[in-house]
Amino acid sequence: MFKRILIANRGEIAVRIIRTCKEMGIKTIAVFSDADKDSLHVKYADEAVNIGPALSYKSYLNIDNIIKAAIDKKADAVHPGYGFLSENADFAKTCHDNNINFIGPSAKTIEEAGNKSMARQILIELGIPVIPGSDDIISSADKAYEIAEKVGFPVILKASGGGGGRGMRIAYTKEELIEAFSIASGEAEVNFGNPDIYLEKYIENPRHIEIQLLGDKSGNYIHLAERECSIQMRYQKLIEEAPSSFVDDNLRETLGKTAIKIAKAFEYYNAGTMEFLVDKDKNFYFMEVNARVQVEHPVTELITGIDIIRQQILIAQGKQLDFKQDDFKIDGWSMECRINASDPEDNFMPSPGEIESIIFPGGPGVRVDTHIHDKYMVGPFYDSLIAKLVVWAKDRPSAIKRMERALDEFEIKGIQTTIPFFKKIFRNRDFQTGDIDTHFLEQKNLL
Ligand code: MV4
Repeated sequence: MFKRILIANRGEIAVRIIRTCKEMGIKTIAVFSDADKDSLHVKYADEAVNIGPALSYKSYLNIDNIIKAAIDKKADAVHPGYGFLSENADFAKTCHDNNINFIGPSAKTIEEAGNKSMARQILIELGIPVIPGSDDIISSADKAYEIAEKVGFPVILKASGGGGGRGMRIAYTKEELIEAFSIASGEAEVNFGNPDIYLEKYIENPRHIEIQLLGDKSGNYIHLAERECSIQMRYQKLIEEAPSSFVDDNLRETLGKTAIKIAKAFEYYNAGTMEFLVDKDKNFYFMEVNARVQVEHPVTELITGIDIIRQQILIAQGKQLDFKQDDFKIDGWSMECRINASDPEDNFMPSPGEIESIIFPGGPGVRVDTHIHDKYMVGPFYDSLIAKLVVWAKDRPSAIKRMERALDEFEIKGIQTTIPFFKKIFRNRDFQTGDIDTHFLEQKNLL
């Protein structure tokens, strides 16, 4: 059993991980950059090690410094959280080479699942639905048109070197495609130093729905249903909920079984997420594996009663899952708002500064995962996520009411936050009826 875990992260997720470690009787070692020496994760951990300057690549991305801290402090295991080194196969391997358990999947799984074109090939062979398209990079506009005819318009060109929505172009006709092809390859060369592009059928107004699963090192799997993550801006999720009002029992079972099939293909162990695009007719397509705990994991925790961080730790220790798919039941509804230090009145510009005062929401069914407090300095160095406001209620309408009540109670002075923006979204009729997709905010003029 692990006695000492080093948390290779900062902010709310470091605090979140420490909380579970404490409940499990595991000693915690925080790491921090010069910018975070007064941070809550440092205060809460049993011990803390400075791992370098504020710039991420000199501290939270500095494998050598983190491994050295883990060795010095005799950590049995490292929890990477999300972001930073959480899906870095080199880091996972370096941990193991130093006899430190990496709380995540194997380095081999991280590498294989992270390679999009290889993963696509493996999953096609298994009969997993992926978005129809070119299985390889396309060499000419003629070739692009040939494939577009096969999969049907509209189509989308994506830069191989892109990702996160960068370098994408949509075409509805042959003419648009010919033009888009030359623009896209030129842009890909300039922006990513790699002119390669591939083509997919463009799924119009899809939903982003993902399945949370757990897999142990003995090959047992269970899925914990879906999260609806369609409310996003610039490819960043803003609101997540579980379950999804769009997913019926049938689709849930199909997505769950598909997710487990994908996990098995990569010999995946740890908590993990399989992301899907789902169209209006409920056709679904695999997008990618998230080989880590995710920002939005609390909504699944609240409808299942399962502590996902605890499960990650137990799995890393080699323990088998102690529940079965048949035992699993969804209880109620949960929603999360990712509150950022950015100004919705000024194009969501980052709004660093000192928090003068803060009043947290509370009461029945309200959970706030955060590292901020009064007099906390929100710096310019890291992601602007400052708090996750998560609610649980018996059904979706009650969860919406509860979120609105909690947003009203939440008061942060000294910096601009996205709280007013969330209030606006929650007042929207279509949001309230669950009529949402990945283009919701721009299409409803909420930006
Ligand atoms: C798509 C798509 C529709 N059809 N691919 C955006 C980010 C990148 N990871 C993939 N993205 C998309 N790819 C096809 N063939 C629509 C999106 C998309 C999207 C996907 C997930 C979550 C939010 C999104 C917002 C806009 C577009």
